[in-house]
Amino acid sequence: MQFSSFKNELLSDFKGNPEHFRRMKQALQEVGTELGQKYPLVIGAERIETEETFHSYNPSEKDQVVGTFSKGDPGAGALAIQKAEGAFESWSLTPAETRVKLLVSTAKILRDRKYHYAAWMVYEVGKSWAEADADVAEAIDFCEFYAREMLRLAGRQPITPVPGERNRLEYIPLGVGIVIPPWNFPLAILAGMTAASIVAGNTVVLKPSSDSPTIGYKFFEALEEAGMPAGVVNFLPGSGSTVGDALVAHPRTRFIAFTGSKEVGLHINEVAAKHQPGQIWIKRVVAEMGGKDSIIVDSETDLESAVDGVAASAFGYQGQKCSACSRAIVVEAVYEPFLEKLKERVEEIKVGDPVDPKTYMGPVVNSRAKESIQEYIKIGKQEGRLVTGGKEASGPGHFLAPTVIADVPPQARLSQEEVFGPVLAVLKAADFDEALRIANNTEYGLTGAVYTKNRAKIEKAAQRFHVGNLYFNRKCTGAMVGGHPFGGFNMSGTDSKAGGRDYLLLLTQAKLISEKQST
Ligand code: TAP
Repeated sequence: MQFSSFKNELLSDFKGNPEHFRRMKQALQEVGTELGQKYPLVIGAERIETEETFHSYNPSEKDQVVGTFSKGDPGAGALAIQKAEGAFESWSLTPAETRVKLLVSTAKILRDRKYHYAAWMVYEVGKSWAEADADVAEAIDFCEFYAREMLRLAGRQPITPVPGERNRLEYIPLGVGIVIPPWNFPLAILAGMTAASIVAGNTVVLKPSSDSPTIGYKFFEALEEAGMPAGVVNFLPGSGSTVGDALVAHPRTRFIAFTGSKEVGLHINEVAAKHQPGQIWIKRVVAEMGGKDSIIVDSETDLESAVDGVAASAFGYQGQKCSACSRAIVVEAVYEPFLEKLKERVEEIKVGDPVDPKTYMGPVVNSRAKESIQEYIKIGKQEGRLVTGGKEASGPGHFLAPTVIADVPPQARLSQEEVFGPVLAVLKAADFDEALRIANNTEYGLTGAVYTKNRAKIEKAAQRFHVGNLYFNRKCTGAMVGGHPFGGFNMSGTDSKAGGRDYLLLLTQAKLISEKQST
């Protein structure tokens, strides 16, 4: 099987290409007529409707139901694991080429209907057109990238020849995995963790986030349409703390691929570590968690581009990215001019319903998130000086104005805790060295960026700024599959670089097969 080398999916150009604009507008209209439908659990070949259901809502129109979902419980979880185990028997022995074809066909389905998937994200999680389009592109990239990676792993592996023996090393799947994604990249991360698991020969139970189950279901349908056998992925929405916990604890669960908050990630790690009666392996946990990401702005830099990079990283998708800049650490010599330009730039941001193509910032995901962010704004106002924002924005959804709080001390709560919303803390550093020390002073280590023209400072930061994804003279969000393998250090997770060449190794185990040659 031969493939062209991997290339990232091109992003749409809604401003410059009228056809892209027209197709997105039409998709929004069409998807708008499909809101409020009912969705079942899918366990093995069966679609199951439960008595108990829950709704997913449009955060821009908080009473509008996007989808009504059957609700998985621990019993359904056990059945899903049993079906996944059944499917593993044949799927694990299916040639890698067949599994690879499934991903490539799924990528084609996503590509052909990219505006529809994007439109679902506008309605279900409040992404702007550009953010939703990028999310679909990343999902396509994950399918295409992991497909090629699996071919590489399925090929001959380099081992040292031993005289008199015929030896080979094979990467075989682990077993049944539990895939637990967040809502903030509801297609890309869900698709990435699922696609990587199954292309490696595993079968999974997919528990989507309760805030974005519709997009999860749409991806599941794409896999089915691409020819996935029943039971390879089992779709099981439900509450994380009940069904999620039961799935993680189950003795037949072999691995967990999780992306979400530090609190839930640590909890999953703990539950997974506990040996259950009948369990014959140590569960593997791949966990990508939160961040408190900083951008350092040095005195020797172009302030305009630093302001643009900080604003885009802090307020793109309402700051609800694990990679979002939540601290700008600015060297004293340029602190005031930076703040002045930043204030001007942030006050130009348009907040509203992202169905409108002019909207840059949509709503935050739900009322709980909004309250928690507002609480942090209150804390921030006590810890620092409000520069702009700090209030709700008008509309029928969970809208907040982009907020900048300056003069925040390095150990303040707003400097240390993940807010996960459109709130940026600005910290003053005496010089570049102090800025670097502050940048490393949290428990996280996900992304970071530095704006400087000084080569020696670039080299110093490259060595000392301890994050999984470090960028110079550009924003700290927007990692590209293949080009920027993504994952963080410390409390940001297990540094399992998604979209990188090591990722499938986390979902496989290596088997050495040695045969003595007859003389
Ligand atoms: P969480 O609240 O942690 O939820 C993530 C997932 O875990 C959801 O599907 C959730 O289900 C499930 N869950 C909750 N409790 C569980 C339990 N006890 N057992 C098993 N599963 C459980 O995070 P979120 O709000 O969706 O996402 C935001 C967080 O994700 C932020 O901290 C962000 O930094 C992080 N994130 C990290 C990355 C990377 S790559 N490091 C990327 C994106 C996001 P329910 O929805 O049903 O509660």
